[in-house]
Amino acid sequence: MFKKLCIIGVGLIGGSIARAARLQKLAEIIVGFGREQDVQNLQTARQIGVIDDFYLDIALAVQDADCIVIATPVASIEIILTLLKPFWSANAVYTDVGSTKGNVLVAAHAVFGKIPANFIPAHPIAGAEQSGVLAAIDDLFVKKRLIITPAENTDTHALRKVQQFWQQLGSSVSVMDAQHHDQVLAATSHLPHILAFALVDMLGHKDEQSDIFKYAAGGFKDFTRIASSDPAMWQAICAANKNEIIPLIKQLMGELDKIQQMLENDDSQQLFATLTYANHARQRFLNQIETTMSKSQTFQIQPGGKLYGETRVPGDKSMSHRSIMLGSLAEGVTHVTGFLEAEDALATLQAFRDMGVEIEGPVDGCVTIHGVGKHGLKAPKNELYLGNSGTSMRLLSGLLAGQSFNTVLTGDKSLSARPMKRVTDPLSEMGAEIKTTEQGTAPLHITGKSGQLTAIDYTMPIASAQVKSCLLLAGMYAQGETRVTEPAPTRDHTERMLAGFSYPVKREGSIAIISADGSLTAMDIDVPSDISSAAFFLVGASIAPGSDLLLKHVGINPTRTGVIDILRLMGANIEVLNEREVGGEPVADLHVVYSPLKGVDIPEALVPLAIDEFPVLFVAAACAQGRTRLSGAEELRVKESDRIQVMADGLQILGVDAQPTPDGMIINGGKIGGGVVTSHGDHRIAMSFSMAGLRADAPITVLDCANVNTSFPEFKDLVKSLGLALVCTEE
Ligand code: SPQ
Repeated sequence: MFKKLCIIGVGLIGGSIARAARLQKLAEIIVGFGREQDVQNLQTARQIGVIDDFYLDIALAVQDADCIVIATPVASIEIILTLLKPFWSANAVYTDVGSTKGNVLVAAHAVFGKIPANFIPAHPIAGAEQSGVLAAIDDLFVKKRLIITPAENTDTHALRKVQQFWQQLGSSVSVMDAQHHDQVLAATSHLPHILAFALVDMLGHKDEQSDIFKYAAGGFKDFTRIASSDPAMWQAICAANKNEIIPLIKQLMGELDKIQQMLENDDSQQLFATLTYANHARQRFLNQIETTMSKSQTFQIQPGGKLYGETRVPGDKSMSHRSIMLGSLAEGVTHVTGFLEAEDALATLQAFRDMGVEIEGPVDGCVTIHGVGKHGLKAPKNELYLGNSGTSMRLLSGLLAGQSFNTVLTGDKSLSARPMKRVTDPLSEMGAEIKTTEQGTAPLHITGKSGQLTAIDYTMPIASAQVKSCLLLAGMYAQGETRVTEPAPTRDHTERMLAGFSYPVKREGSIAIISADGSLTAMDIDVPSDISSAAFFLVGASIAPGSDLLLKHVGINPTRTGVIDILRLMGANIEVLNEREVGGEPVADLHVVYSPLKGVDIPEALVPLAIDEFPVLFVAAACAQGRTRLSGAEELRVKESDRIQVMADGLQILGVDAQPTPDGMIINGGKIGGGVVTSHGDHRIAMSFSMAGLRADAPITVLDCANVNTSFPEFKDLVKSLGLALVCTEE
């Protein structure tokens, strides 16, 4: 990337930048600059190969350098910029690593009268308690966040270059303005450091008299780890960001006062509520780190094998979402069993906790929801983060449109690219106020219109259970009778579950009808296995000779069984056994035995009934003799990925004749080869290509599979136990 990289300040951070840049071959020469008193550290840096050379003269250090990184303490930024000014080059890019950014911009203004367009302030959120070049490591920035805070006049080319540089060092780069950066960091980094230092300061003085540290254990060590950081550095950070830190200290003192009062008044209920909220908020934060920073997963599948045995796949995702939503709005306590403990359903669960609902579990699929009634939700303190889950976002938008408080719904990269106008347009006809991005995507800013929604009679342009459910939930808060007509039958779990909770929902042919006259009474829900998860095994066993598999307790709601109908049309041998009804939903055991498949024209009427199963049905088609043709399925293009394009690309890599069309695919099946395909972070694509391994004639590698955790965390272990040679690697 660069001819000469100059690091100003070769300590822990500067040294780690140099090491990582060398490892990634980002610069031909790496040099350091420091002051007289840094000579020994610089000599060590050169000796251990962190830098090629060093200079005490800034002119020599930056001569011909095309990337200059300022890695000195925050308080020195103005001095360093002053030193650099006479040698500032328009052909180089400049960046820094300061933990506060407002002061960097002020310093740049003071020195240059403006912020140079090729200076890109940055803050890697990474560090260690030790300092000096000997503490520098190769992977300090790997999978760590880095924030870039450009100014209005920043040169976009320089911005891209610096962004790429940090990405190559392994960071996940975000861009935000300096003030926002300083506010966020004051709360999440500066305040915790001050707290840790303050606690140790207070207890340290006590300890001198009473010997209390002797009995301090792991909790104290964890909490105070950051008080081992460099005091000089933290003194400078606190001074640089005091305007953001002081109000937070005041807020924290208020919180401590509240807790003090709870204790004085023996208010154990309030104390429990405060501790429980904090406990859940921390879990949400950990989940967020895990999903944003999660290691990427690769599935490697050896060709061949068969699926044999008996199993129960995890609970239905659609029903798990709805059990939390309706259980929360019910009067009384709802017990759920078979709940899907996967990221999507857990995102819904967390959202309701954030709105004040007490929810116990999940433990082994059991969840207890202490319903707050139809009007009992409370304003969440923060945005509701819904991860990868389209169902959570679309259903919640309807439910929240009629509340007495405002909300903001956010999601991950994939969810933030999915269309939301399909719900916000009809909701605004009902009087809802919801702002999307210009592209009609999340974040959704919802202004609660309690008592102001009016019913509509809406004919959906697409067959979507999410749109229908969203409008029915909004209809529970609207004046009049909300009527939703579906162009083709879609999953009806919302209607069935509402009826189970004793909430009146009518059906007239293809129209679902609801009004605000009703309340929900708590009930027990047994969530059956998800037919969408069972589908991978139905296809796997159908294509792998010698397979014989029993899938127990699978939901066979007629609005979901398209996959069985399509596979049977193709010649699959699937028996539906032991049919019964559980909590208003039909359930059965599915017995599937290998059978040669043939290509078919898939009837369009079956499309909405098998909408999530097409990725794996494409694999079945690739193994079938002859041509399979799917049409009328354009919806597949706006799921977690463009499931038509991504599957066609992958199948072609595996040597299959798969031609995408605007609304489906034409596949001439027969033979599957090996190769490296990517799931584009879509759980259903990752699991579908894994199943292809059963019939492939060479190994298949599937990249980007971590999102399998959104719907089926047990998948890897389960397929292995049933006979697929799958190995998952993480990096
Ligand atoms: O929740 P999400 O991300 O939209 O999940 C998917 C899936 O593959 O798991 C779709 F990508 O399932 C949807 C499904 O496609 C779940 C759903 C529901 O629970 O109501 C309905 C379907 O979506 P739609 O858009 O057809 O209504």
